[in-house]
Amino acid sequence: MNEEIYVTKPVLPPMEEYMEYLKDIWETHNLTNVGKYTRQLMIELMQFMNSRHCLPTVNGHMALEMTIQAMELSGEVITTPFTFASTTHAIVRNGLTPVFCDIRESDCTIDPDKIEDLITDKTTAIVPVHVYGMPCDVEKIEAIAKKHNLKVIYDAAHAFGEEYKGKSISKYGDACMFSFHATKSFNTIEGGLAVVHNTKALTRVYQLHNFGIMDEENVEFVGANAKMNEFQAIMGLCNLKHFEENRLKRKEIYDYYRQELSSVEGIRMLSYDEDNLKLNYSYCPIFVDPDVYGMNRDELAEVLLSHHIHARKYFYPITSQFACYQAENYKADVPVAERLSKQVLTIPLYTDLALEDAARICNIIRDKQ
Ligand code: T4K
Repeated sequence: MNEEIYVTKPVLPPMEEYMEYLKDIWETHNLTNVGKYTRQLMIELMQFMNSRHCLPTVNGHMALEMTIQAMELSGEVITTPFTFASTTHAIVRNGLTPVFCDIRESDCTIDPDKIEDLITDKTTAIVPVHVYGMPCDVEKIEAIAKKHNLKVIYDAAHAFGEEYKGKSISKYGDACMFSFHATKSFNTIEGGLAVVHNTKALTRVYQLHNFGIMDEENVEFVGANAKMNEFQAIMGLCNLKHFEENRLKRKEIYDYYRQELSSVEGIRMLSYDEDNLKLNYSYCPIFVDPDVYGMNRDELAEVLLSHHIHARKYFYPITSQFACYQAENYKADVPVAERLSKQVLTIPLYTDLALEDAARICNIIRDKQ
C-alpha cells in the first residue's frame, strides 16, 4: 500500500545541527523575548535579503496584522480575495474595510488594471498577495499608490527567498511580510517576518509586537504578543543554511511537473517570467478546466485521494465568500477569482518528494483514475 502523500512536508535540518543550539539554550535558560538567537536570525535574514529593516515574529499572520496596525490606516483597503484567511482577517481585525479586487488569470495576483476603479476618498492602502510566490505587478501597483497616496503592504507569505527583477522581493512596497510556518519553503516551526522600509513604522511594529510596552512603567500602544521565541529562531538559523539547496530540489520537481503536465489537455500550470523571477517553488497549483479535461477539480481531488494523495484546494473558497464575512456586504466583483478558485488544485510539492512519486501523481492526472 502506498503511504499518504500530503500537499507538503515540512523541511527539517539535520537533527545534530538543531541539538547544538538546544544545548546552549539549556545552559542559558533564555527562551524568548527577543533573545540572542532571534537577534542573530534577524541579522542573518537582513544579510540574506540585503535589507536593513526586518523583525522576526511568532507567525506570519501577526507580522501582517502588526504591520498594517503600524501604518495607522483608516477606512478602506483594496485587496485580493484569492488568498488564505489571514490576509483578509488582518485587515478586518485592524478595524478596516476590505474592498475586494479581481485577480489576473495568468498568475492569480491582484489585477492592477482593476484597482483604480475601486479607489474612493476612504481608500488608504492596497494589500496585494504574491500568491504561490508569483510576484504581483509591482510597478503598476507602485504607480497607482503614488498617484493616490496609498500605502502598499505586500502579503508575501509565500514568497520568502525570492528575487524579482534583480532584487529581493522584500524590497517592493512600503512593507511586506513572510510566513515561516512549517508548511513554507523556509520554516521556523511557526514564525514570520515583518519587513518595513520606514524606520519609524518598523520601530512601531517592534513596540506593538511586545504589547506596546516602551519600558517597565510605560505602555504607549495597544499591542499584542507577537514575539518569536528562541526555539523558533534556532530552527530558522539551521534551515536558512539549507534554503538554496532545498529550493533547487523543489525546482527539479516543479520542472518535472511542468514538462509532464503540459501535454494534458484541460490542465494548466501558471506561467512566469523565468528570466526575471527566482521562484522558491513552495506551491504547485494546477487549474482544471472541466469542459476540456472531462472531469472537474473536485472529482480529480477525489481520484488523487483514492491513491492516498492529499492535494489541497488553495484557495477555495475565496475569502470574500467566508461565512464570517457574509453579513458584511463588502464590495467583491471578482468573477475571475471565483472561477479560478473552483478550478485550482495544489498538488504535492516539497523538498523530499521523490521524483517517482511526482511521476505517479502525473500518471494519475493523465489517466484520470
Ligand atoms: N498570508 C497567506 C497568503 C498565507 O497563505 C498564510 C498562511 C498567511 C498569510 C499567514 O501565515 P502564518 O500565520 O500561517 O505563518 C496552512 C498553513 O498553516 C498556513 O501557514 C498557510 N498560509 C496555508 C496556506 O496553509 P492549512 O490549514 O492548510 O494547514 P494544514 O495543517 O492543513 O497543513 C497542510 C498539510 O501540510 C497537511 O495536510 C500535512 C502537512 N503538514 C502540516 C503541518 C502543520 C505536515 O506534514 N506537518 C505539519 O507540521 O494552513
